[in-house]
Amino acid sequence: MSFPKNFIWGTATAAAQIEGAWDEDGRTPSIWDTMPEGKIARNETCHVACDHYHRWKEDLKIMKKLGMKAYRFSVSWSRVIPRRGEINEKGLKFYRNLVDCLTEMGIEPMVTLFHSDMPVWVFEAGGWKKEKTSDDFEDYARVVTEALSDKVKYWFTMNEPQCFASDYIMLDPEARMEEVTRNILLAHGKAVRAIRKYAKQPAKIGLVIMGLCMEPVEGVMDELTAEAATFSEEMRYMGMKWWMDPVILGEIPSALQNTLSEDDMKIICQPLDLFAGNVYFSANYADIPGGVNPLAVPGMPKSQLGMPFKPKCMYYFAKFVWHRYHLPVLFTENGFSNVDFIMSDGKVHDPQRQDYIHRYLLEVKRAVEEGIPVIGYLYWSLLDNFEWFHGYDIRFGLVYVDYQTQQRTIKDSAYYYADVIRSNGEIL
Ligand code: IFM
Repeated sequence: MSFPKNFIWGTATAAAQIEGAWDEDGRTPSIWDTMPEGKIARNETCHVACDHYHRWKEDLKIMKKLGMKAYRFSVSWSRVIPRRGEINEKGLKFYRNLVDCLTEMGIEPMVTLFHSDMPVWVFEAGGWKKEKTSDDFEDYARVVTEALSDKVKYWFTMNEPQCFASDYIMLDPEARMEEVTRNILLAHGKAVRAIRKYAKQPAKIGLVIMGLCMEPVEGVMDELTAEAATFSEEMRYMGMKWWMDPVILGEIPSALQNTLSEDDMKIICQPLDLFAGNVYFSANYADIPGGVNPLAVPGMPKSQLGMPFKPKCMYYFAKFVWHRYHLPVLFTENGFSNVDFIMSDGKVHDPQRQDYIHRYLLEVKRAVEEGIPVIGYLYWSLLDNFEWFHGYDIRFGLVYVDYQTQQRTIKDSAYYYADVIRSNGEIL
């Protein structure tokens, strides 16, 4: 069995990482626009980023040229709701145009409501320390759903709570992870409720989790042990169990027993349609008592960002989450950062990324062949972009961005991925 006919091939981005236009057309800042000095490498900012806010048509044309079937982007909360109770029509119009154009091009739009860029007004009102933030998020979800759901079927409430919760605590050290988790989970549940209520067509909803799993290693850990370790309490908030057990199974991990009430769980545990995971590598065995640390293997292949090259994580992720949560699996991110540059022939040759895509996708194929319902794969990212605390040095894109001129150059790996898409995975 190979990839199903309707397999979703695409890419993903996030508003703060590509849009720029940080103070245009009524947008107010997010916490990433006002990061304290010294936090972001070389004090770079995302004020301009890839200037996608002005160049989105060019970027969509590139997607079309590459044959993308789907595009996951995030909405900037502070572009749509610049202050509590205010709706910014110009901000909504930007996303409206994007969605209209995507659908005209036959590219499935997929919306992430929150990808790390908390509005400063929300932060100043108490951020994830306050339950009220979950009401603000519900309201925001309603506004976006009303505006876009005639054409958008796929919705993700939030991206990688593990990461944005830790970032939040770094900015507000008084916050406790347990209370932050509670308010994030309430925000998720309330947003699902709003999407279901206001969507103009049946919605497919997920929460994008950082899909950190353990994989078996000969002589160290067999598959059953790796699977159990993937969902062990010891992974705490970096693992999937902490977030997804309450959300999907309605079960509370022991560390959250004193934090989540029965009433909270009625909000948090809403039916979802898919299991969305961002998967780049498998976890560190040093996390397990007595384990070995593959990150410590001298000279092992890693990306520019230091992520280990571990293609099998795709297969084990799909298998383990399918066993536990019984929802169709969507890879909402996977990608490779590389030292890319424009070469003397004017092209960007990136054979490492091409090999990465090839070998990671072979593991997705293995899962599909075993009958695990994997419904799609979205490469991270369409464009090189603002990689949070690392600034612009780290390049994940299928498309190279020259930040001085904003010129886009399609990398070799993008043409390879386009061939994979065209053949529906047959060339792998
Ligand atoms: O750039 C990030 C993205 O915002 C979330 N997932 C991981 C990517 C690469 O670090």
